[in-house]
Amino acid sequence: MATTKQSAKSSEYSAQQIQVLEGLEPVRKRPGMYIGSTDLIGLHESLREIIDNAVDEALAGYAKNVWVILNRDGSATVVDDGRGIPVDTMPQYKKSALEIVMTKLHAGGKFGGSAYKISGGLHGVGSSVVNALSEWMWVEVGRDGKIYRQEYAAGNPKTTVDIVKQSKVSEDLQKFFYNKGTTVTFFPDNKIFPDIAFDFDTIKKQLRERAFLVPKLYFHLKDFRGEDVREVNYYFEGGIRSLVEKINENKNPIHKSIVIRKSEGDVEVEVALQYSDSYTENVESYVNVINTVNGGTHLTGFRMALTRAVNDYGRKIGSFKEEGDSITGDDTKEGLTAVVFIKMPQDMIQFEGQTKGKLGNSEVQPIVNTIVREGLSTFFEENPSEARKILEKVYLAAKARLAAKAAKEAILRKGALEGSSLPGKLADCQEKDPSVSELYLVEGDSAGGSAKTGRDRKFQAILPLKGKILNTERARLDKIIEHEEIKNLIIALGAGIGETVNFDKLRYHRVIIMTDADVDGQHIETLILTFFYRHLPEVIKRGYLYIAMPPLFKLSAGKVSKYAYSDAERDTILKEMGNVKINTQRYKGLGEMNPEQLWDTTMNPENRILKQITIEDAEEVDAVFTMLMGDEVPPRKHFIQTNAKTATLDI
Ligand code: 28F
Repeated sequence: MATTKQSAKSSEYSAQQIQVLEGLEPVRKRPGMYIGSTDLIGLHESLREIIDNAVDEALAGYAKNVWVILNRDGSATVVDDGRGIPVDTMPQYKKSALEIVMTKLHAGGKFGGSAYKISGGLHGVGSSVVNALSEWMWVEVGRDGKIYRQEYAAGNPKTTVDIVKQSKVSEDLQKFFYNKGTTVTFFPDNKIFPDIAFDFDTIKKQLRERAFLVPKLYFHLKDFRGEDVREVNYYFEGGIRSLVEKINENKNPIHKSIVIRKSEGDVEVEVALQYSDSYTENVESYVNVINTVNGGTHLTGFRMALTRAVNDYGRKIGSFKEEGDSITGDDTKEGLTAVVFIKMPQDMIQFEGQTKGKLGNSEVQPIVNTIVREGLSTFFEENPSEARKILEKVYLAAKARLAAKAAKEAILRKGALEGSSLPGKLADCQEKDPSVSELYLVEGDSAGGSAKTGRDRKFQAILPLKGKILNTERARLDKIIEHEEIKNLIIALGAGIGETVNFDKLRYHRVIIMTDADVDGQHIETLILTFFYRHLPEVIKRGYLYIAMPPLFKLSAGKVSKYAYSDAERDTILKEMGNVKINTQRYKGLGEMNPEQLWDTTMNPENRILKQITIEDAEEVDAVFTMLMGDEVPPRKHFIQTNAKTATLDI
């Protein structure tokens, strides 16, 4: 079967790389050792391992696309258009390389959080582990215009490596794939994994993360399990520079983005950064393709270098007035967007912390520090006007830090809004027990009016909010409590804010955001979520924050009318109602409903649908990252404005 050319190629990878081989029995005996856990995290780790093999083939320069398909039968298919796993016979094992890759455990080839293999390294290592943990698996390899297939059950071959006429993937998928590359389809073993349902959003997140670390690779995720096919596609042109610029897309960058890239020994350092006029920091760090959510030595090295370089430059151009004047690490954080991305050999990496989200290699810190410090100094020298803008921003932060400290103390003294009387706009409920009291935050005065009429005043309070509330992401506590709408909200909630916050005093254990199902409504919803996430996260953590879901349609036939809360529900109801003439009304806003309707559909606990907000939801809303790849209309795009006051400092 092997051509001469293939054998020559196979000698490159076969001889040293696959050294000690074991069977897969230990994997089924102790799956946790190999994939960390057998819960949903482990389930998705196993899928990710297959995906990463495809990504490796892209990093090696051969694959341009990776498809991930969630099939109707519960299996998952991963496809790449790379070279295909070699199928020729390996003389030392007298078996096809494909079979070896899929059925033998590479000694020490544990995988999990540290699964990444740098381009050119050994890949395919984790496939056998996933195979062992699958009720069944089949792999197809497209090479030299032929399709090879082998099937397995619980990691054991069920067929030889056969040349087949046609791919086994469903016909509507075949048109997407080229006849080269690797296709892996597997059905996780329910005896190993108690829950074998893949989660679209988890996988989506995994792919998004991969997408920008591997520029110019197309990712396609398709989910055929539901009624409608769900689909997202990710593609990222320019590596981490574009990532930083994307994150700042809706902010106001104050200078052109800076990229520093240099290697030192085995460590390749890539850093992109750009300041915007916002106050928040958005710094992400990666090692190979692992997102180090808890940072680590690479991030520390970066921060040290940034603070140092800014201080050095400030001193150099003589902008420090007094001896000992300097900025702190915190001052360099405001408005900073940065990605710190290092690559190093997989077997050198030490992860730390409970979730292994932190890089521990101490040698990395000075490497990153030196490279970034030199890179920044050079950039500042060569771009004095850009450097000046960064200095201004950082000085502004330093000044604000001192001002904020003073303001905070003042708030603390005053006892932040405590004892203020309830806002006039609040229609409070009669109930005094917070655990059964609800506060509706309603968009606009007119819907507010309907809600006040329609509510059950015993336990439901209404607070109408006017138009756009302040975007609290950009604002400091002292500014926030000057803002009328927010102030009303804080007083109505009764728990205070900032250092003096006291959740025992919270007056409602259900806070329900009720806005129109349109763009404006989404803005307001987002702004309110941002406020809670940034300033009263405890309300979310305790499960007190909800979003009301008004119906989208009213379907009436004669005297009977029904409400539908989604397109799908509308279709079901239309079917149920059969042949009678049905009038479909689409609700555009809360204002279209009279008070009774509003009560019936959206406020009556018997009928209403409330979506409880989790901290993850809020994070998602908060993270600019969510709109990075443009699979959804970015909710914040329309309303992020520049409230930031710019100050010119005399430097
Ligand atoms: C859907 C998942 O697993 N893709 C892969 C390749 C390509 C090669 C390879 C993989 C065999 C013995 C190591 C091809 N030609 N997608 C994937 N694509 N593995 S896994 O080789 C693995 C070697 O030792 C490949 C030439 N060299 C490597």
